[in-house]
Amino acid sequence: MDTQLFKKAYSLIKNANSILIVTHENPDGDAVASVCLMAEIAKQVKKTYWLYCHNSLNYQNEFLPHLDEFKNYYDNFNFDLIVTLDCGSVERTKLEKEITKRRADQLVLEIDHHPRARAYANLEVRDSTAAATTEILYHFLKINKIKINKNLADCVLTGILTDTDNFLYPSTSPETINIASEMLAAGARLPQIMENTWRNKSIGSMKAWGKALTRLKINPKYNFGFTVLEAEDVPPEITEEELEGMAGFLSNLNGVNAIMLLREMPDGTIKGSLRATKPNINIARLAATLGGGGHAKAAGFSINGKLEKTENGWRIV
Ligand SMILES: [Mn+2]
Repeated sequence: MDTQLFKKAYSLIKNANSILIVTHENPDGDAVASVCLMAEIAKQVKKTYWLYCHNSLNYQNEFLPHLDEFKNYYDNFNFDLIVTLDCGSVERTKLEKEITKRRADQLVLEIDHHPRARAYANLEVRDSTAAATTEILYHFLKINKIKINKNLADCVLTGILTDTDNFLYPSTSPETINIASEMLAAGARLPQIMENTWRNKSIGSMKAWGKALTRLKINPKYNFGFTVLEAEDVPPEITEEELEGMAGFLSNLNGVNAIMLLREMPDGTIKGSLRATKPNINIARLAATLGGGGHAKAAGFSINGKLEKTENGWRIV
């Protein structure tokens, strides 16, 4: 990637007074770790910053730096720099109006590894071949000669592990593994990361996983695996963090082209998670026809509706 772009990005940060650091709604490990990493940089260069995510986080431990600083609101939108991380589209920040209707002196820096939906940033650092946004941020650190301390190493490794499902996805490149190795050598705490991202399941959430597994079916026409979770299958004490990785796990189903998990959310929407398991299948196109997006092998969408059981399956009403 263009080293000038990374240098420009760093000067935007160094020239800012107050920075809003944002990621997407229903954040995954890469989203959260990217924000934590950017907060660490902002702190190092002594900037005022605000960490924003539409949802509140439920991590049990402070296994990444700045996790306790996340807010799901802002006081006033007077930031002179907005950094969006891992968002895919401006809509997924849930600050679409604020960002697209910002004042001319409010700049947006976008760092992302999703294909671009529509341009909205003043400076875009995008690499859709990167396995994780934190993989791009690793290059940001290297090119700008920022020393990778334990905190930064934890962030980079967390994003890589969660977005590749522990190196399961084909987005894992030789470079991805080299970076992960370098992060371990730099002091990243692998056991703590695993305890908090993967081995974080309560018995209640394991049972919710069990419900999705029990209902798994294959559509023979398209050789497509699918399952559903109704709202009542997920008791309120189960956190989103405990359900992360479910679609990835379902994609271990042997022989199908792709899988889909439909989840009825308490807010009256249905969240669809899609995973392609064959090299020639691009699941992002199906997600896009349903108003969503993502990568060729992992994509998602959200629609309004409820799930209703029918004689031979499920339908959305
Ligand atoms: Mn990501």
